[in-house]
Amino acid sequence: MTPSTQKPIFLTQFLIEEQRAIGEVKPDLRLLLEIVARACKRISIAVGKGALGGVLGDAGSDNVQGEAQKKLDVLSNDILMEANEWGGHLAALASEEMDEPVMIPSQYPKGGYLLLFDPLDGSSNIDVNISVGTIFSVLSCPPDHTLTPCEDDFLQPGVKQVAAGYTVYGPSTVLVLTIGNGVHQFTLDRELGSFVLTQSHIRIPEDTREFAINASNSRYWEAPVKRYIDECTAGKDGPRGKDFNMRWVASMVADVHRIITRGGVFMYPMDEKSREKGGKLRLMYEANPMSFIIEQAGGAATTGRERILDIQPSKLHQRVPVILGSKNEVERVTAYHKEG
Ligand code: AHM
Ligand code: MG
Repeated sequence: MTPSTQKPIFLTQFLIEEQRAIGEVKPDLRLLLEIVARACKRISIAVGKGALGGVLGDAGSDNVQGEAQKKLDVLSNDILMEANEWGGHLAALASEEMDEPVMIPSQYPKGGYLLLFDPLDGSSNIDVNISVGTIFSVLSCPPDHTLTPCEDDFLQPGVKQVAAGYTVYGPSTVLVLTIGNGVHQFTLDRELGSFVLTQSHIRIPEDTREFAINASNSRYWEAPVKRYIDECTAGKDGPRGKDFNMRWVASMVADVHRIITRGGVFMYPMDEKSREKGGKLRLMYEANPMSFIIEQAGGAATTGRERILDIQPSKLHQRVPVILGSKNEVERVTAYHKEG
C-alpha cells in the first residue's frame, strides 16, 4: 500500500515509469489507457449520483444478448465510445452493448489497437446500490488492417491481450490494471479526480477457504462442479478437512476484486441452463480480461476443460464457462473435470 503520507503516484506517472522500466508501454497504449480511465471516472460519477442523476431503471431496449438494458448500461457505453473515438489510438471498438464492432469515424485518425469492453458489468445490481464495474481488454490490430478493421480482427485468443483492466464502482472506485507486468491497483481520489496507485504487484493466495458460485443453479451443474462444492460445504469433517465460506455478489467485477484482494475461487461453470449458449459469461470482454489479470496475479483461469486465455474465439459475443482464482483450487476443479 502507498501510505497517505507518501507522495501519491498517479496513473500517468505509473504508466510513464512502467514505459521507462520495461519499455513495453508504447506511448499510444499509455494514452489509450488514460482515456479509458478518464471515461471510467465519468461512469463512476454517474453511478455515484444514483437516483439523483435520473439514471436508475430500464432503458427500454435489449442488447445483442437479448438482455434488458439499464439506463446506466447505455450511458456507460456512450461515455466509453465518446471518450475513445477521437484519441487516434484505436482501429475499432467492441462492446457487450453493441451487436457489431464500431469503426473509428472517418474524421479521426486511426491507431493500432482494438478495445473491447463491458461498460457496466453486474447491471442487475445498479438499482439496489451494490457494486458494479467496467471491464476492458486491449488487443493489437493486425498492422495491415488498421484502416479497415473487421470483426475477425478481434477474434484473437486472450494470450494476445496487451492490456486488461476493470474498475469497481463501490464504496470507493478502484481501477485494477495489467499490461503484462503484474497487476496494480489504483484508487480514485474523488477530490483530485485522479487514480492513485494503492497496490502494486498484487498476488492471489494459492489456497483459499472461500468460493463464489450462484448456488441456485446447483440442479443444473455438471458432476465435477457438484463434487467440488459438496466437498467444500462438507467442511472440516469432509474430504477437504476445513470449513469453507461462500460469497456471491452477482457482479463479476466485485467477486473478482474480492479474489484479487484476499483469494478465493469464482465459478460460472458450464451447466444445463447455459449449455446451448456455451456458458453465461462473455469470452472477449469478461472472461479474457479477467483471466489475464488473474494469471498475472499468480492465479489460474479455466473453463474446467481448458485454459481460458488459449481459446481461439469464433465470434465476438461468444460465451464460455469460467472458473478462476486461487491457483490450487482452480487446478483442483479442473482436475475433477478431466477425471470425467
Ligand atoms: P452483465 O454483464 O449483463 O451484468 O452479466 C454478467 C453478470 C456477472 O457480473 C455476474 O457474475 C453474473 O452475471 C451474475 O449472474 P446471475 O444473475 O446468474 O447470478
Ligand atoms: Mg458483464
